[in-house]
Amino acid sequence: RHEVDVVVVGGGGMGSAAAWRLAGRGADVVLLERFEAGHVRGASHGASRIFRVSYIEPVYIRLAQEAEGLWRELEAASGASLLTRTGGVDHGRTADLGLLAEAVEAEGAPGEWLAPEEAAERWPGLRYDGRVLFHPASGRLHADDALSALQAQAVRLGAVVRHETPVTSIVVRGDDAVEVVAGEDVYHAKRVVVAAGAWAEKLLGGLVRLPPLRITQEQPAHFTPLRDDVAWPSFVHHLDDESLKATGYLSGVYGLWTPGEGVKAGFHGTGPVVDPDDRDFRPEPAQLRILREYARAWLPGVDADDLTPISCTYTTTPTSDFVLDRVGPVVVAAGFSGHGFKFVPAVGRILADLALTGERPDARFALNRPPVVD
Ligand code: PYC
Repeated sequence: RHEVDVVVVGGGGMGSAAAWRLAGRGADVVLLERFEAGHVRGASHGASRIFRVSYIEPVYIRLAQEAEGLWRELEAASGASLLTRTGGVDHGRTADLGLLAEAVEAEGAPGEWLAPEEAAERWPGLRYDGRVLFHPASGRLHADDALSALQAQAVRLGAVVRHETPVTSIVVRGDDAVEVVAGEDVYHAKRVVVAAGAWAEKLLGGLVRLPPLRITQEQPAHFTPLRDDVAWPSFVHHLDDESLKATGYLSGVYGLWTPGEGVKAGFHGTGPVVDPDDRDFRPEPAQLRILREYARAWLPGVDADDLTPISCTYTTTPTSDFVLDRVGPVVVAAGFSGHGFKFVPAVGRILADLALTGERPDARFALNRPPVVD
């Protein structure tokens, strides 16, 4: 029998950030992760994620701005370099670009319009067929190192982190009482924060009413760059092809260069639906062929035939909005819809608020989400 203030279930980015913020606020925290440290079965592994504030919805722009400050705080505390500014571009023939430019400007993070020739001169690895919106604050996050830093800092502040500890059940005993069962161990806590990624429905299904969560196996790839002396921005290519528009937030292709790994590029949220406990981790040949064709057409700076596939999961809500809410002692973090990692430390702050004070974030993240008007 263990008595703690908060049990966090899930040691990916969101759960680890929650443990960090909770421990920093004096809570007695245990983080339980079902797999080993450094595993690749979820959505927080690998060396690279895009950091960007380029969103149309103000709530996400503000969350990214908060996250940037918290990433720097984590870097200062841990000594690790986690967020590298590379600059980022949004390009493509779509009305979204104008909306993006207006939205980021309104939030005090204006982008800069570049002509396609100017962009090609700065970043010759990409091809552009229209004007380009450049954001200097965008960059690359090191996901693996971020996870290590979050967990190490949580431990430094008093949290206990246990890997290879699958949670088998969560039993609500009252508004301030919950039992979390992990094998022989039963944790008695005031709150449980469940940040279980693709396993959210399996763990929370009987406790809260989640929106439908679509779990897909995504398959970006690392392409070998042709030259190692050119700059690469992180990029989002908004494709006008309706069939490629998976969600409203990021439709098309994204990518970034990671030293030592290559140029990552992938379609957003187009992979096959999978059971996270029964995945083959193998890319679908048809999708891989389309990605190679994309690289041949739009990434002149890579060898389109020299690629290493990557496998990860998305857990996507019908609107691509996150679920960040609390029901009794159960704090829910779910449905990051393939665009969550940049926000990790800010989500950790929201989860700590929900657990410790009950303060709710924007209504957009509510379990029973009211209609949202932007
Ligand atoms: O949100 O920038 C993003 C992103 C890139 C790949 C998947 N999501």
